[in-house]
Amino acid sequence: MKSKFIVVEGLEGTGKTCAIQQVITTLHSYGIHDVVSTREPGGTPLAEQLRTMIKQGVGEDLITNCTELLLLYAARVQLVESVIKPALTRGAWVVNDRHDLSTQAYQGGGRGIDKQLLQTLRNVVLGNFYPDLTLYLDLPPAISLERARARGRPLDRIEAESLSFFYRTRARYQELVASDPSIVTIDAGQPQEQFLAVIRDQIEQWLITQEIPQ
Ligand code: T5A
Repeated sequence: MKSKFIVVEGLEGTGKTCAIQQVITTLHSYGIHDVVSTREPGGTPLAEQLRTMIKQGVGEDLITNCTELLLLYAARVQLVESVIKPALTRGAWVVNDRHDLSTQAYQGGGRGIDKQLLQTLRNVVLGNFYPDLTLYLDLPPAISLERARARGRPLDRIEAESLSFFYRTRARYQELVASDPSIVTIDAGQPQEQFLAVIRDQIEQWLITQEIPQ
């Protein structure tokens, strides 16, 4: 059985953590037990340090949009080359919390970095490496941020951005999702039980199209 790379995407507080757990549980129920779960930015010692820099900043040193972009790609390529590709090669499945779509949406939509530049950078760094399936959890920013804030921990550099930043990010997510058949949109505003059932159904339907028997 060919291993697969599945990504869960969406704004903060959309429920990616529970969704990933549900994806893994569903894979297990299909006999797929070798599943590696990781996150971006992060997932290796180097990439976790970059994550801290990206989320917390470094003292008074203002991180420019371009620096942020390059730090994100440095973290991503480190994770892809040292964890994701080796896992897929040995036959494991990989479930990722965020991947390149986050950059296209946050740095492209939110920060306003040129789309063409982002695509070029993506192609140079990742080549023809793409997820097999992406679940995009969609929720209006006002609700997603309210959920994220309800966790009670201090907001990081990106979470502290304006509401309009997150509306631009969501709009870019929606635009990209509409043009890519490998991305499935899930309404993250439904009650949690229903939300998790929809995720399970989507994974099951997709496994059937991949001819993976129950
Ligand atoms: N970033 C990342 C970029 O700008 N560019 C990039 O290329 C990449 C890769 C990463 C940050 O970096 C940015 C984006 C981010 O700002 P992160 O911590 O990995 O940071 O990402 P977050 O999205 O901030 O992670 P969260 O933990 O906030 O989001 P989740 O996992 O989506 O939310 P979760 O599961 O913790 O849920 C939040 C709360 O909502 C509740 C949960 O119980 C929880 O309390 N909830 C629901 N409540 C009601 N109904 C439902 N259906 C619910 N589902 C969950």
